[in-house]
Amino acid sequence: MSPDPDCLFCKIVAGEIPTNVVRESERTLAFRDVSPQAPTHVLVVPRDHHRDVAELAEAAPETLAELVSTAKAVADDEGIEAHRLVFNTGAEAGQSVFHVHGHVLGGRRMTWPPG
Ligand code: IU
Repeated sequence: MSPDPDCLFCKIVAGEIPTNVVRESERTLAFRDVSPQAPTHVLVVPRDHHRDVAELAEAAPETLAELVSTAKAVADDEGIEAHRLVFNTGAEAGQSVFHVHGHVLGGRRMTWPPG
């Protein structure tokens, strides 16, 4: 899918906005969240633009699999065996950037249920 000129994460993937990249794979990019909610808070995104995880699963399941593998690799790099991988889907669920991203959160005890 071609980049969306109005999408922040497409601009990050294109290198147009500087960011703190921690890992890259053929189809994904992982970078630190600007507003970390845990000692480790990394976002993992596909290079291609997809609105949310459901759309990605439908359009490119192999990229979703690579996204999950990259998230695991980030957790390993950070030394956090226990971590949370979150895909907010839809504004009501807290999604504010409509280019699918997995939040890799860890380094502190997580609570349940989430807010
Ligand atoms: P959300 O699930 O769509 O709400 O997550 C978007 C995340 O993108 C959120 O945690 C922001 O802090 C983060 N973010 C960022 O890392 N860099 C930015 O320039 C902007 C948002 I805007």
